[in-house]
Amino acid sequence: MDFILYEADGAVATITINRPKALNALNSQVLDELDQTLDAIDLDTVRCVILTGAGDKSFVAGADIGEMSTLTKAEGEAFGKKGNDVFRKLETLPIPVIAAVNGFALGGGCEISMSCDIRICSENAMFGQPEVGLGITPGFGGTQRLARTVGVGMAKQLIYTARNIKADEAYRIGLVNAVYPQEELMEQAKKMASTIAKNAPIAVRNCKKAINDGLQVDIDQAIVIEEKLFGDCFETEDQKSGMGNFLAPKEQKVKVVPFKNC
Ligand code: DAK
Repeated sequence: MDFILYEADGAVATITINRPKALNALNSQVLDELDQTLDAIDLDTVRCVILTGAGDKSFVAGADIGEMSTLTKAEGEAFGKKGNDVFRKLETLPIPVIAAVNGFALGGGCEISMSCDIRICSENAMFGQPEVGLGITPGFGGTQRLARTVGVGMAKQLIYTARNIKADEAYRIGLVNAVYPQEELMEQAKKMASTIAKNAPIAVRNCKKAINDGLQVDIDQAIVIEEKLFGDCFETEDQKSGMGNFLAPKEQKVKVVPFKNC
């Protein structure tokens, strides 16, 4: 692959969008390679993914403006669909994805970070949806996911004004969960990913599905989704070893339960 680096270290995998000369902007090839990378993740061993950008300046500076500038209406729609399909694949990946935002996250960059479960960023990170200044609307889910993440009023303000915000403001409005010095970002992302990966994998997957699916329906249906996914955890080895360890005599308890799945 030319533009995606993939590294699996035990249960934690890191995907790096690697097109630093264009500040990791998303062209069709990057989107295709990302799509293939997501398909190839070994979900039997990997329990958490980190998504980041190459270099120390940019996470993703948006969709590739050069490529988009000459698109016809039909091609623009096809490009939007390609991006949306990949972003949705990321969002619905059965395991959690942490966006480690290491610089610019503009347009499609902000949008791809919002397709991840959790966002943390470096102090030099900058977020924004500058599309209306380019004569387009956010096209990779920005109008939908930003409103769901930071609330309707703040999302409308950011999208209508096309104003970029720095890391501290992104933290204040709840767009990111934490801000770290650049040199600590990946270490902190890996620490969080390892903590997630140590927990019961079926339960973690079911939590992701319950939260994501539950947010799309009314509360009565959402509770039913939760009940089903809660029930699914029973009779699994994870549930037996997790509860077994809690109930075991003190001298037999282990600090970290070696969860195995199934
Ligand atoms: N696309 C292509 N190239 C980009 C790029 C981008 N988004 N962002 C940066 N680059 C390239 C620059 O052209 C430059 O290339 P060379 O000239 O060196 O060849 C190189 O990266 C370094 O950039 P700068 O020289 O500009 O670096 P600076 O530090 O001066 O400025 C910047 C950094 C991030 C502030 C600036 O590059 C910038 O404003 N970039 C554009 C940011 C932006 O507006 N992003 C949003 C793009 S719109 C849709 C689906 C999706 C979308 C829309 C529709 N449909 C449904 C069809 C998504 C839209 C977007 O994401």
